[in-house]
Amino acid sequence: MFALFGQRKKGTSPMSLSRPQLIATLEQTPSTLAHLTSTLTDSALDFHSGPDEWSIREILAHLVDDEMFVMRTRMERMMKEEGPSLASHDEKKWYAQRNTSRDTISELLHDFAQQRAASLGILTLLRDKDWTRTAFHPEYGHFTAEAWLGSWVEHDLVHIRQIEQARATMEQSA
Ligand code: NI
Repeated sequence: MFALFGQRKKGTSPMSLSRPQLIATLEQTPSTLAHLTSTLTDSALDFHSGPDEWSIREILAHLVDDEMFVMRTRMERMMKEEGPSLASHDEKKWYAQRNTSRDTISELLHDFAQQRAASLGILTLLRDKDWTRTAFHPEYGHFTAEAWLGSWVEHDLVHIRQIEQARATMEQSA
């Protein structure tokens, strides 16, 4: 889910955060997710608040897989290649074919923390000139590594809000 990407001007960051603040936000997400989900029961993790809404377990699995195969992969390609053309990520296809073999809450939170740490290992090494590197995406057009960092943070925040809303819906219907 990249709902906010197209609504922001290219090169601007969400909430006007500085690059170190954006990276610090990414660092906080594993503990935020653990705080929101680690004590939920399996039935709460598998609750769908609407016919087209992902469960909290599925949102966490999406965050793990996106971290490995979308967010960090795109940043790596921007650093390695000159203006790479990035492939679209088909979430319906991902949902239908996703690997469900590590779907317990402890595995999901562990795997996300591991993948996020790997991403931060790269992000914290980048130099100023690296952040101006660009890529092209068929839906988003041309954007810089710095803009991608902003989208990365927005993507975290969208899904954290989605989990908070799912929890609120469950509490209302309980
Ligand atoms: Ni998403």
